[in-house]
Parts: sequence; C-alpha cells; structure tokens
Amino acid sequence: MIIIVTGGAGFIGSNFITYMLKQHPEYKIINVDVLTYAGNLENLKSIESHSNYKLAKVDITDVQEIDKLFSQGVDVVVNFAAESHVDRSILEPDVFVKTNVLGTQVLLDAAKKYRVTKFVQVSTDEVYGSLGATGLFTEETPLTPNSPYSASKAGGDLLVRAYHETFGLPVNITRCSNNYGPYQFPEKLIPLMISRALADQALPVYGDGMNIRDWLYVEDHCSAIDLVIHEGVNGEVYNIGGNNERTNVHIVNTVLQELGKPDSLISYVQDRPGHDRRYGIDPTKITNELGWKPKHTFETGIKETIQWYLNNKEWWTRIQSGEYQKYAALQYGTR
Ligand code: NAD
Ligand code: TDX
Repeated sequence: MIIIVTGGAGFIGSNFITYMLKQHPEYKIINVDVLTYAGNLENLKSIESHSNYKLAKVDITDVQEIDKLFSQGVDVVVNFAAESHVDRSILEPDVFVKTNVLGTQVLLDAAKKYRVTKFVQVSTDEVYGSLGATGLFTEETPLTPNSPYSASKAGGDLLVRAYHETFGLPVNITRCSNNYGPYQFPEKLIPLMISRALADQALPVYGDGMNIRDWLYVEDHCSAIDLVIHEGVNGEVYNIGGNNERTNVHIVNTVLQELGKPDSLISYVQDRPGHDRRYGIDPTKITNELGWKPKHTFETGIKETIQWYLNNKEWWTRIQSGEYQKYAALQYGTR
C-alpha cells in the first residue's frame, strides 16, 4: 500500500507516520509537506532512514507538483496538511483559506484523477462550533464554525463530501477533539504552558479560563485514523474523542502542579475573539462500528507529555528561537 500523508512534518502527522511504520512496516509512506513554521523534520528523526519512508517538499496548493507526485502511484491519501492555530487565523486568515480549502480541493482532484482507494480528511470538532453546558457533538451536528480556522476546515470538509457525492470518490472525514502529546508546537495550550512555566514566564489564560476542551492523546488519534483507512465506510464521517473534557484552568493547574511551579504564574488576559466555550465529542459511532478504543486516560497522557517536554527541551527551545519569536512578540508582548 502506498500512502501519501500530507502535513507529515507537523505534530499529528509526524506521530502518525511513526505510528504507521511501526504498525505496518511494509507500507510505503510519502510525506508531502512544504515545511511551514509548524513543519519540523526533527519530529521524524526516528524513521527518516526507514526504507519505506520518503519526503516530498511540496505545497498542497501546487497543482502541477501534486499531479506529478500522484502520477508516480498512490493508493491512500491522509490529509493532515493545514494551517492549524486558531489565534494565527485571527491575525492572518488568508493563508488558512488557501491551504485548508484550496489545498484540499487540489488534493481531491489528484485523488480523483489517479483513482485512490481512500481519501481521509483529518478534520476537527471545531467545525461544529460551540456547545452549551450539556450535549455532545455527533456526526449529525450542523457545521457552525466560529473562527477563520474552523470555517476553513469546514470548507475543506464540504469539498470532500461533495467529491464523494458528485464523483463517487471513496472518502472519510474524521473529526477529532484537541490532541496533545510529543512534538506539539509550543503555541498550543499544553506545550505553551509547560514551556512558559519552566521559564517562570506568565501563563496567559484567556477570559475566565473556564472554556472546556475534550483532550485526546495523539497516539490514540493515530490508531483511530489507521482503523478508518482500513475499515471506514466510504462517505462516512467519524468523530474521535476520549471523553476527557477539562477546563483550561484545570489544564494549567495540572501543569503547574506537575512542574512544582506556583499559581502566581497564571495571568488572566483578554479573551480570544469568538472563543468557543465548550467542545465535547460523542465517539459512539467509531467505538461501536469500527471497534476503536483509546489507550490513554488524560491522567496518564498528561504526565507522559509533561515528561516528554522535560526530556526534550532542546527540541522546543530550538523552535522558540526561530521564526516563532515574531508571532510570540505579537501574541504575548513582553509578558
Ligand atoms: P501542525 O500545524 O502541527 O502541522 C501542520 C503541517 O502541515 C506542518 O508540517 C506544515 O508544514 C504542513 N503544511 C501547512 N501548509 C501546507 C501546505 N500548503 N502544503 C503542504 N504542507 C503544509 O498541525 P497539527 O496540529 O499536526 O494538525 C494536523 C491536522 O489535524 C490539521 O488538519 C488540523 O486541522 C487537524 N486537527 C488538529 C487537532 C489538534 O489538536 N492539533 C485536532 C483536530 C484536528
Ligand atoms: O495562550 C493560550 N491561552 C489560552 O487560554 C492559548 C494558546 C490557548 N488558550 C485556550 C484557548 C482554548 O480554549 O486554551 C484552549 C486551547 O487552545 P489551543 O491550544 O489554541 O487549541 P484550540 O483553539 O482548542 O484548537 C486546537 O484543537 C482543535 C487545535 O489548535 C486545532 O488545530 C484543532 O482543530
């Protein structure tokens, strides 16, 4: 099986490639990644010389290059490539539309032309918008995205759906809750708080800190996608989540406790515009129909993650010293 994994140098994509080469060492994996600020080949150090792994530094919006790649043979596409950070989408929405909508359409056209046997669109629960105090997102929840990021992901998802309905392309869409684990870029909540707490910097909590996210350890997300590739019914959407709803304040307090740092580092700052209050995934469909089960609880996963960041300080300090500084200055000033 030849799998094109787009965005394979990012957080989830790199975990996924590593996971797949462990589970299915005979599969050939081509990582299509243009290496934006979020793409980091260091994430793939453990498998970079695997005989079944290849990197193609290509932009998914580049029609000619994508066509050339697909013409060399591909069975399955897993599309992780995206601009993924909500705060950046508020500062600069245009690149989100380009990559997450146009890029998806370019991949769909190539997948159709070269008759792939499966196209998996890796999407997010954020396309469903925000929940009140009760209820969960099911696959039938209407799409009501609130940020430029989630609107662009919803746009990509609707194109994937349309290519199934119109052209019969064998697709699946997966919608996952917040991932955490090794190699997550330190702009996202958990690694941001770990890295700033270790430097005794203020921890910026948006609004009242009572927004809720539903956390999933990245390896459990990878096992779900592996299942969808093999067992997913064409045209179906699968929600992926581990029933781990936590407030942001709970997350930050957990990080502080694990690192032995004081609460006084917490700094409540202006809320994110359009900030979704609560996400919660109902994973009944993937659990009952495909037999998926997460291996990690939040309590074990967060401990492992914090330990990983403690053991891999060079990885994230190198990132923080690069292009990230411009964004951090804009986002956090001198706090
Ligand atoms: P990330 O930002 O860490 O990585 C994105 C990767 O895509 C990077 O390697 C980047 O170089 C690459 N990329 C960006 N634009 C590209 C382009 N035009 N052409 C080729 N490559 C490009 O993202 P992530 O957190 O690993 O998320 C991966 C996917 O999963 C995204 O589609 C995201 O929407 C989705 N998702 C993420 C989460 C989460 O909690 N992180 C949750 C649900 C869904
Ligand atoms: O500095 C911060 N302070 C803060 O309070 C940051 C960066 C975040 N937050 C809050 C905002 C959210 O309520 O923490 C929560 C999590 O924020 P992010 O890590 O930015 O994640 P989120 O906005 O929930 O989106 C993530 O999960 C869904 C990923 O970035 C998306 O790619 C994915 O689709």
